[in-house]
Amino acid sequence: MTELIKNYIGGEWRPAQSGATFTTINPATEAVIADVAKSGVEDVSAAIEAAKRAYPKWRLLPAPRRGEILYRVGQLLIERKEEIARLMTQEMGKVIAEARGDVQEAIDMAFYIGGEGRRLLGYTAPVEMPNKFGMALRDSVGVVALITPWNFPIAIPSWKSLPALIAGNTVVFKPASDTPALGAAWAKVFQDAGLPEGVFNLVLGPGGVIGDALAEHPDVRVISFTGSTEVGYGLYARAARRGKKVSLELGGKNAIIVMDDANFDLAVEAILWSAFGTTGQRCTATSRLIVQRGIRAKLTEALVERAKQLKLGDGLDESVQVGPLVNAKARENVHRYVEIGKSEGARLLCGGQYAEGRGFFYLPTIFDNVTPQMCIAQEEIFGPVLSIIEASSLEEAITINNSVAYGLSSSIFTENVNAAFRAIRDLTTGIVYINHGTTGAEIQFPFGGTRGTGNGMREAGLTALDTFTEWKSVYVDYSGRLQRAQIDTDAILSGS
Ligand code: UN1
Repeated sequence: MTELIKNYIGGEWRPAQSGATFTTINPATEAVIADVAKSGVEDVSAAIEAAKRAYPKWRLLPAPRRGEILYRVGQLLIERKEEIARLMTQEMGKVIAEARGDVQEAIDMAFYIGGEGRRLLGYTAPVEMPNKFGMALRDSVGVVALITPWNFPIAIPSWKSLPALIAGNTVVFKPASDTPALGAAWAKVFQDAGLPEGVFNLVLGPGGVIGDALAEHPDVRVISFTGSTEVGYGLYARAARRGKKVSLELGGKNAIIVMDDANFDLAVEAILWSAFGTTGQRCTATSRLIVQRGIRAKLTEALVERAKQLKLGDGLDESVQVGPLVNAKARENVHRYVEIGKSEGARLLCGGQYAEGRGFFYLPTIFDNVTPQMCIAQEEIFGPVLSIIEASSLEEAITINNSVAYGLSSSIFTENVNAAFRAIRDLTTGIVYINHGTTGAEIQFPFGGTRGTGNGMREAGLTALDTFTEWKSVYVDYSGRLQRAQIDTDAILSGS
């Protein structure tokens, strides 16, 4: 019998109340990793109840003390980095070096945001009356719900959980159905770091049922969601009816622009890494290459040659460069887009098919002769498919970059400082890279995008606190008399 991965509610590991289970499998071997609690609405309610009970005490624990627990989380992640990374490669397929990077991102977040325990800065400003003081403070909001994807199964939960906790909130966490074992490993770190019972709760199971229950429940004040646009917008609408704050991180259709004067070898390396790293399954992955006419043929040839040499396989093998797609459905979806690309008249240069053998592998795929309005140049594919689009000028390249429904990440390769600064000014994405691919954001800066990528919120950086706090403005009048703001100002001037 395989192990059962359970929910973590109120400091206890519990099966689903219904007793239902599902399985989590390794996408490289298709072997079952474990059985998992398949939760229902009643489990969600229990988790929210536990979080609600734990909130008053956690909220009043001085933030520097909360920060110390986050530092312990960081320390435990350092100790467990290899173990969690190996589990990650097995549960969702990314190659081991990238899995280590995923855990590292959470370590970085723990130490960065743990430090906020001694800041959480508000501000004071002068007030218009004598003997009166004003200040603005960040306050916690209560119970927050976090719904995360499988592609960064430790890093993204860290972007949400750690800022939520440092600010004094309690958490109900629902990880993706493809990565429940990692969700449990994440909860275990909090347990072992000594986080009080009920402050962090884990509910495993189907996204629709659990997500809807979280959006409907009156005791959940904030929902932070990363995933598909379709699900995100549905959740947003549902939560809006109850007046909840929602932070969304949705799709991307990111591009690298390569100008004729670019450092050629650097551009080749960066494109391969951003397009085919994580098997193209990053929100930040490069799926469009917008290349200036003069360098197009040479760059295309180099990319195709190199893409064909990429080593596919089980990511536990350190020499493997590209792992499988996360599941059978994801691979079917990628192939559907490849068929669409062919029918739209794009020219398939390499890949375009399943790799042989077990596991959900797909060959790194490059299309040429893609025009900006084709479906494969507009929609998020979330797989190892790169579309090459030609542009004649910087202006045209920027226009093509900006004319998609998403706005997460963009990049330009040029040695011309004027072109670089024009691009910084005119690229309308939330993240812009110069002479670097579209992936690899660091946690101390805001992460998120414009247009269909989100709803104006940002994760990471100090902006993460905006999702998980409310502002409280405080006025202290120590004059001992009624001083009417906006009205008694003349009296003050005349000294009466
Ligand atoms: C994602 O793909 O959802 O910037 C997150 C990056 C990583 C995070 C990606 N640090 O590529």
